[in-house]
Amino acid sequence: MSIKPNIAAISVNFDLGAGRRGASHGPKAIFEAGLLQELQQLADTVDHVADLRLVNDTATHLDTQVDSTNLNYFAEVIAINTQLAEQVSQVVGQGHFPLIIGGDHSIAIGTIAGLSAHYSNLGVIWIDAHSDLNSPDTSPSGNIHGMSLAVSLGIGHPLLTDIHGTNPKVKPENIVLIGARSLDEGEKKLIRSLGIKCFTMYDIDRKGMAHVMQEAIDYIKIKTDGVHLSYDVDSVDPIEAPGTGTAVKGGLHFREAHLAVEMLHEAGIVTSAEFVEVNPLLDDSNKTSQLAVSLISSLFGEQIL
Ligand code: Z70
Ligand code: MN
Ligand code: MN
Ligand code: MN
Repeated sequence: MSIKPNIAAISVNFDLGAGRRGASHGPKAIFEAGLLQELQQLADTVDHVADLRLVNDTATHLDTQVDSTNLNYFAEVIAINTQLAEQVSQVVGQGHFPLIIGGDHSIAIGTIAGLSAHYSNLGVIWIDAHSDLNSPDTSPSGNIHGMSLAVSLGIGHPLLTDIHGTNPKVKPENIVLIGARSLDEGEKKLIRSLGIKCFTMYDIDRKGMAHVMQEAIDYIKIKTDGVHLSYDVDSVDPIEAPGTGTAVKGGLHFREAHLAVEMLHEAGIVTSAEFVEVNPLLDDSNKTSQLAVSLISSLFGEQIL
């Protein structure tokens, strides 16, 4: 991002991939916290190109095709992600920088699907307290936001992995996880067996965030032709990001959270981004949506001095 991007913002008002409702109101809160005004100062152009939500009959229609699984709101997740993948792909084709505002993290399925056709080696930097690497077999909850990265790897129900073309959408060696501190047993096994690069909170404490981010950047930039940043705000400590569905203590500090995106801006490697899991219903102060605007601004080059 050494030249200023043409940002195409896509909001996704969807929360049925999560265990509790409210992340569907994330986009409205983040836009009301001044997202576009901030971006206008940082980008060449910024357009809010789509405001996606589930259309009632789409999911009902799909319901007849999906078998009974432990996948909560399966048809709805398929429907929204099919729409999103199409929109993301279109925007990339126009040469714009896709900025996706969620929504729960199940929307990464559609984002990454839409990106994947445009890259032969898409990198994914996944900043999250979780790894979202469950399959229907390992998921403790059935919530698809805990499975989205697995789906992008081609692991999961075919109706999810096949959204917007063939799978896998991303290779395990092109993924970096940052901020992990709540992993299910099946996820730990998968990370180890696939050799996925994972910087846990332990690594961040031990090495420092600057060191971890530099390692992550060096690791991913040599082998990828594009890098997607998938930023789940629950990576940030609940003190700074209380408005999220599954807050996990011991998270990134305000400064670490910002340093990550500041260093990504400096590195100039990020070609698309999404910010997810802001739930304004759990945050009367709007602290979390303000944090999201601040993180996004830093990603696009907002500096202190
Ligand atoms: C748990 C599950 C999850 C986000 C929670 C939680 C997954 N591993 N992901 N919040 N963003 O249910 O699979
Ligand atoms: Mn500003
Ligand atoms: Mn997540
Ligand atoms: Mn998470």
